[in-house]
Amino acid sequence: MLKILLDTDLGADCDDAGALTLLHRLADEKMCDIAAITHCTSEKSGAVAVKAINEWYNRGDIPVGQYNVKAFMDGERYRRYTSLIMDKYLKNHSVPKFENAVRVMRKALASNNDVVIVVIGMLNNIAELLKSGADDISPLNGIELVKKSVRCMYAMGGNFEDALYEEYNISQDIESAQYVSKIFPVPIVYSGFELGINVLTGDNLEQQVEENPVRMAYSQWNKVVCGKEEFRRSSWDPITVYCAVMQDTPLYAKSEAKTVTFDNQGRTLVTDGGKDCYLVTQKSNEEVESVLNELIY
Ligand SMILES: [Ca+2]
Repeated sequence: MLKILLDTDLGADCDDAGALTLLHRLADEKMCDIAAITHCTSEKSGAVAVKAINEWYNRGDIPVGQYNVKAFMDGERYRRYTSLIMDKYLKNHSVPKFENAVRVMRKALASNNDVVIVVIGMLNNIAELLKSGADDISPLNGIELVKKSVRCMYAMGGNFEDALYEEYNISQDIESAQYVSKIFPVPIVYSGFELGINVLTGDNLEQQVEENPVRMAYSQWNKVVCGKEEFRRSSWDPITVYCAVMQDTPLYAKSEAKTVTFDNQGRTLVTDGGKDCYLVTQKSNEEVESVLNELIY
């Protein structure tokens, strides 16, 4: 079965929580196994919230990794709902200890083949993975390990309709995005900003019990950011996870072969030919919403 290694910046926006739910639901349907989940900011509530969500969906044994470099995107705006989920979780659990994200990724790759990596945050963890050397986990360095074990990577990042747009996941860490886009040794499928902005999902969470951490994520995010009692949000990350697990879906097509990188402002640069591609919408927003909403609960 397809093995998914997911890397997320859960905390700033709630669609990461929707993407996690969707991944668990697809795993329930035996569409994939979840090899590991890593968190990519210095905000410590992030990995705890990932663990809480995994336990909620009965997969508390999934290895979870934490970014262990300080002061990379931490603070209030990177824990808009994860601190709430963490506080609730710690009422019944001791404080979990997490291994460094790169170690968790290396272990997942050393012990699995044909892995699909899915990145729904910045590319800092993937850059660190590629720079990693041989260690007690594997005699292979990061690039060799990716070549051995990874089929492809799906990355939410960039904009393939507006060449002037500085997309968030890229512009928060341009150096890592440039490095990964140039060095990553297997194909990257990009899921651009334009795909998710007008696809609004999460409505079915409203009917879930209030303790559901993903319901908490959508409710709290909308309260804090929009001042609204609502469970709806753009779907950049759920779309990316959905396409990565399905590989081929009538909802999205893959572009011709491209080479993708980013300029020093974080704008997307695309040229013809190469090992990468980007996703192109094939259906209406409403059709995509109904497919995704069935998996976000
Ligand atoms: Ca994200």
